[in-house]
Amino acid sequence: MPRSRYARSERLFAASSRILAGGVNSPVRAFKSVGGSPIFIERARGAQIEDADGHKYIDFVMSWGPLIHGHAPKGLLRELSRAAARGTSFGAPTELETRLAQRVAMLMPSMERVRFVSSGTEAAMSAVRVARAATKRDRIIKFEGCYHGHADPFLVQAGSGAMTLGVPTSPGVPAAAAADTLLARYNDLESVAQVVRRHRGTIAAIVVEPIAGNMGLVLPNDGFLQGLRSACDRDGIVLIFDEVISGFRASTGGAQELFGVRPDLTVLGKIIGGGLPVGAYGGRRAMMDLVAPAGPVYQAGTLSGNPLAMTAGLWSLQNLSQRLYKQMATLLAQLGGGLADGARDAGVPLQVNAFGSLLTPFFTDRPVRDYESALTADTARYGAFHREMLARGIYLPPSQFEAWFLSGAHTPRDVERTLRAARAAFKQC
Ligand code: KE4
Repeated sequence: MPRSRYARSERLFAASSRILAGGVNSPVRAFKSVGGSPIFIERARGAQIEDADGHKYIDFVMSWGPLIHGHAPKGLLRELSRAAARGTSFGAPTELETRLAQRVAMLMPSMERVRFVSSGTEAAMSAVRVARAATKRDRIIKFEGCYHGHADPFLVQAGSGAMTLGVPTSPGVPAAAAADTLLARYNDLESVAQVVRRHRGTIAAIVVEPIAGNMGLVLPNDGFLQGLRSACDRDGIVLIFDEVISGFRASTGGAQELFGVRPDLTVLGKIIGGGLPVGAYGGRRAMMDLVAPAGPVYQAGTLSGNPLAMTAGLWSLQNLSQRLYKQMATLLAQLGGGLADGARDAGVPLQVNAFGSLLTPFFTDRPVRDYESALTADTARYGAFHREMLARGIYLPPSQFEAWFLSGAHTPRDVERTLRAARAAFKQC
C-alpha cells in the first residue's frame, strides 16, 4: 500500500478525532464536504502554508479572512512580541483598546461607540441584544444563506459551515428562539417587505452581510442595501451590518462606505484582530450607551479587548492602504478571469463571483445572486476540484459555500501557478 501523501495529517486527524468533537474546533475545517482527511498545518508565512507532511501550498483560506497582510508579517510579529513581553491579559482597561476603537471609528464613522469582544459570534449576538433593548421588540430578520456566527438566533437557514454540512437550522436551538428569527431572501426587497408587513411593530432588527460571504460570495444588487435602510427607517427597525468579512476587506470603510449606506449597528471581527481572537460591535452613541456599565444591557468578556489582539488589530488597520486594495483587486481580476477561461476551455460550468479581495467560483451555469441560486452549485464537482488543487499545492476553502481570500502577500506568480493548476484540475473534475 503506497504511503499516503498526507500520512502524518491523517495520523494527526485520527488522534484529534479521539479527543476533539469531530476532530476539529470548527466544522468547516473537517473537509467533510470536499472529501479526504483535513490537512494539519505546521507553519505559514506570507501567502504560503506548510502542512504536517512538509507540503507547501498557496493559501486562499488565510484563516477565513483576518490575514489581509498575509501570514506572520514581520512587523506584526515584532509588535506582538513586544506586547506579549508586557503581559498577555490584564482584565483591566488598556490604552490599546481606546486606540483601536478610535481607528475603527475613524474608518467607519457610523461606529460612534465600540465594544470589543472575542469573536464575531459574540459581536453579532450582542448587537442583536442591543437592538432588542433599544426597540423593546424581539424579532429579527436575517437572510437565507447569511451567517452571523453560531448563537441561537442565527442558526436558522444559516450559511458557512451550517450550509456546507447541510444543517442550516441546527438542532439544539429552542423553537422559541428560532420563532423570533424571520427569514427573507438576499437581494429580494419584496421578501423583506412581506415579512415586515406580516410582523409590523414586532421586529427589532434586520441583520445582513452587506457583501455576503457565507453562501459563497454574493454581492448586493444595486439598491438592495439602500432598500433595507429605507425599510428600517419606515418601521423603526435597527439595521445591523455584519461586516465581519466585508469590513476593511474591500475598502478601509467597509461595505457601508462602498455602498454609501449607514447602518445603526455594525459587527466586526477577523481583520481587526490580525489573526488573534477578536470581535467588535458598535454604532449610534445613544444605542451603545445602553450597554453595561453605561446602561442596563449586560454583555461582558474575560478576554474582551485583549492587549495582544488589540496590538495585532492596530497593526493590521494601520497598514491598510489604497495601494494594498489596488494590488489585491488587480490580482483578483486575473484570478477570476483566468478561472472563468480555464473552466470554459474545459467545458466546466462555472460562475465566478469576485469583489475587492474576495472570490467564489460556483460550479453551476446559473448566475449566483442568493441562497437558492447558490444551492444549484455542484458541490461534488467542487470537492473534486478542491482535491485536485490540493494535490497541486493550492489550498482552497474546503467548501463550495465559502469565499476565497486574497492578501497583500499574494503575488502575480502565485496567481499564475494557481491558474496553471486550475487548468489541469478542471480537466479532472
Ligand atoms: P466567529 O465567531 O467565527 O469569529 O465569526 C462569526 C461570523 C460572523 N459573521 C460573519 C459574516 C462571518 O463570516 C463569521 C465567521 N466566518 C466563518 C467563515 N465563513 C468562520 C469560519 C469557521 O466557522 O470556522
